Amino acid sequence: MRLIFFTYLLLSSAIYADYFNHPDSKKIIQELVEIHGFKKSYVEEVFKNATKQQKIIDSISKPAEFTWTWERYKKLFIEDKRIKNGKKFIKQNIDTLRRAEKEFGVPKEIIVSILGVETRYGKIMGSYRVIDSLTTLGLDYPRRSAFFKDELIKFFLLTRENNLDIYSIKGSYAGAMGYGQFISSSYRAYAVDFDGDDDIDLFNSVDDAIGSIANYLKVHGWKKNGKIVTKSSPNNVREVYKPHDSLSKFIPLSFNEGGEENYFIGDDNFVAITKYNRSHFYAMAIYYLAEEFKK
Ligand SMILES: [Ca+2]
Repeated sequence: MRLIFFTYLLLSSAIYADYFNHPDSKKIIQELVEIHGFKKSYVEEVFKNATKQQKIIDSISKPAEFTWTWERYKKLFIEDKRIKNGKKFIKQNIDTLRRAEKEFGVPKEIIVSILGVETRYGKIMGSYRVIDSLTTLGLDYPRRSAFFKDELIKFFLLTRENNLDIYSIKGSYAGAMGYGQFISSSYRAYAVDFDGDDDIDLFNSVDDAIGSIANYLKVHGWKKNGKIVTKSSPNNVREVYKPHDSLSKFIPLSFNEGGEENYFIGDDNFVAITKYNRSHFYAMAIYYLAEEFKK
């Protein structure tokens, strides 16, 4: 009796040590093999190697954008070191940034602000293996499993297309990669080669990262010389707020600072930034940091 129980424990831990034997894996493996033409032995090997990480589930369950106050969030991103390093980054990459401004219509300060908020200009690109993130969230995070299963498939495609080693690519807990933290579907759809070496490399090429962020914003509605936010008042903000008017492009915003509500109206380019990260805090932080670079 004791022996049987012990054996059972050993077996069950062996079963869930990797993603090959997860009940939902079979269908994804089948799709990768039959629809996308991957070798079965390769895909199975990758799933055997993929590891569930509870920390990933914990992190996605409480993102800073939705649990922090605006003041705490702002303080994290609008600070001296990030401002100083951003100004330095602009100087070092001025030619590429000017080229991106010209081609995509996105100001250099906005591109660099996104790089600063996402990865401190490429310094922190994430420490989770993307294969672990996407299997963990695709197979063990039911609330968003459809989304992450799709990203997992796109990650396989991305690594094949760009000749990347699927085991060694690292990123955020949500599988965002490189300088600008692109998820697999965005990498495949919006990343561009901007240094002309015929390779789209968001891990090592600063130029590709700059061009890709600018292209992403342009595709998602960035208007050259358009507005991001305008200062407003409580009455104006209420007027703009028409919950049933889906055609209204303006977003009413209020941010509490020092116990005081500050009102803004988000314009086209605010909306474009929220396509990068849907949080209003995020888009506002990008705007503020970009303004700091101009000082
Ligand atoms: Ca390139």
